[in-house]
Amino acid sequence: MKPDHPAASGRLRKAPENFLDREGIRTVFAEGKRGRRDFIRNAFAAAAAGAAVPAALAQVNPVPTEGGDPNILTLPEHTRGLGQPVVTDGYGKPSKFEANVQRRQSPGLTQTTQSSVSFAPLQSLFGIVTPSGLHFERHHQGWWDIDPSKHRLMINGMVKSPKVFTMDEIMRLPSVSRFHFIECGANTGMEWGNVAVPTAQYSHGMISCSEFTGVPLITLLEMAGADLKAGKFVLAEGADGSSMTRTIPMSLIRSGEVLVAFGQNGEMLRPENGYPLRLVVPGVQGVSWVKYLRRLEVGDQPWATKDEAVHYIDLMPDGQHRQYSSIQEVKSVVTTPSGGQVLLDKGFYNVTGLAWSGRGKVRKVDVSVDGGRNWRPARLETPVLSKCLTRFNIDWIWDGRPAIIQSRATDETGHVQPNYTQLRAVRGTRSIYHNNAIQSWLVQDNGEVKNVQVS
Ligand SMILES: Nc1nc2c(c(=O)[nH]1)N[C@H]1C(S)=C(S)[C@@H](COP(=O)(O)O)O[C@H]1N2
Ligand SMILES: [Mo]
Repeated sequence: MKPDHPAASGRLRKAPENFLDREGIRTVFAEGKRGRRDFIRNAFAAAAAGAAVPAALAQVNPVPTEGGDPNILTLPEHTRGLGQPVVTDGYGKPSKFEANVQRRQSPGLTQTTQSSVSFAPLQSLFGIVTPSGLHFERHHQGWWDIDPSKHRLMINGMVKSPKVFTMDEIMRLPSVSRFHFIECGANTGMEWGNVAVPTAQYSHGMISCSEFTGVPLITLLEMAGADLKAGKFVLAEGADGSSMTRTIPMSLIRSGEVLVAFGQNGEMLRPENGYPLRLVVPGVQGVSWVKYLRRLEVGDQPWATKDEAVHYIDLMPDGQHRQYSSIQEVKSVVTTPSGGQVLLDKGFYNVTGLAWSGRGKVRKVDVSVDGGRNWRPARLETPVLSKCLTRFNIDWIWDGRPAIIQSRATDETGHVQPNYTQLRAVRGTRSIYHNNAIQSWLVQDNGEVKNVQVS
C-alpha cells in the first residue's frame, strides 16, 4: 500500500461499529438459542466481509492535491451566519457527526434484551473516563429509573441498631470522589476457546471508568453499630427483580474503599448504572457492584447466593469450579489500531490503549508489533491511579507489512498479564470469567486489522 502523499501517513478508517443488519441479528439470536455459539463468529465474519463502508466512515473530504482547498477558500455557513442560542438543549448532547459512537449489544450473546449486556465503544474513546451515556450495561432483569424519594437503604444483621436511610440522609453525610474502573467478570469471556468477535468494543467493552462519589460503606456500618469483629462479611442486595445479592468481605470494606455511591462523573448515577444508589467495590468484578442498592446485611460467613454458587464461578481444567474469584487481575488492550479499523497509509501511527489492575496501580505496559518477539515500554499518561484505567501511548512507524500488535501490562504488585498459552495452562478453555490474556491485533498488508490469537 503506498501513501498518496507523505503528509497523509497515519490515516485510519474507523471500525464499522456493527457488522450485522437487523435480519442478521435475528438469525444469530435464533441460532444462539439453539446453542450454536460458533455461528456467532461465522456470522460476524460473513457480515464484515460483505459490509459496505458507510459514507460517514469513508474519507469523504480529502484535501485536494492541486489547487486551493474549498474548505478554506469558500467561507462556510458557520463563519458567515448566526449560531444556535444558549440552552437550545438544557442537557447537551454529542455532535451529530459522532452518532456512530454508541454502546452496542453483541448479536447472539443473550436471548433477551433485558438480561443482556451492551459494550462500550473503547476504540472511539480518549483518556480514561467513560462518558456516562456510553458506560457498558449489564442487567439481569432490565433497568429502572427509580424515584429517589421512595428509595430506602436498610442495614441489618449483626448490627446494634438496624437502620433505614433515605437518599437525603445518605447524601448529607461526608462523601468522597474517586476514579475507578468497573469490569464485568465476563469481559473477553467469548474469547476463551478461540477468536469470536471482530472489534475491541466486543472483545473488551464490558469495562468502563468513572469518577464515583459516595459515602464509604464503613461509615454507614459504624452508624449502625456493626459488629466489625465477628461480622466478617456484608451481603449487598439490589432492588430490581434480579435478586442480585453478593457477599463483600469486611476486609475490603474496612479499608474505606467500598463506597455507597450516588454520583458518577459529577452528576447523579445514570438509571442504567444503578440510580439512585449503587455499591462501588474497587478492583472487584462488576457483579459485586450492586445497583439499585436497597439492603446491606452484616454476617459472619459468605452467603453463597445464586450469583456466587451457580453463576460467576470458574470451570477449571480438572472439572472443578472455583468460587469467589472476584479480583479483576492485571489486563490491557490496544484500542488503536484494533479490530475492524483500516490503516490507509504506511507511516506514523500513535498506538494507544488502556491498562488496569484490580490489585492497584499499573506499573508498566510493554507493546509489541511483532507478535511478542520484541517489546518496548509505552508511555503511561497521567494520572495513574489505583484500580483505575490507565491510558498508554507509543509511537509506531508502519512499513506496510503484516504486523501483530499486542500490549502486556504489569501492575504494582508485580503481576504480569499472561499470554493465551500461559493462561490456558492454568485455566483451560471452558471458562467464561476472568480472561485477562494479552490481546493480539493483526494488521494485514492491505491495512485491515483483525482479531487473532497467536499464543
Ligand atoms: N441490582 C443489580 N445490580 C447489578 C446487576 C444487576 O443486574 N442488578 N448486574 C451486575 C453486573 S453482572 C455487572 S457487570 C454490573 C454492571 O454495571 P453497569 O450496568 O453499571 O455497567 O452491575 C452489577 N450489579
Ligand atoms: Mo457482570
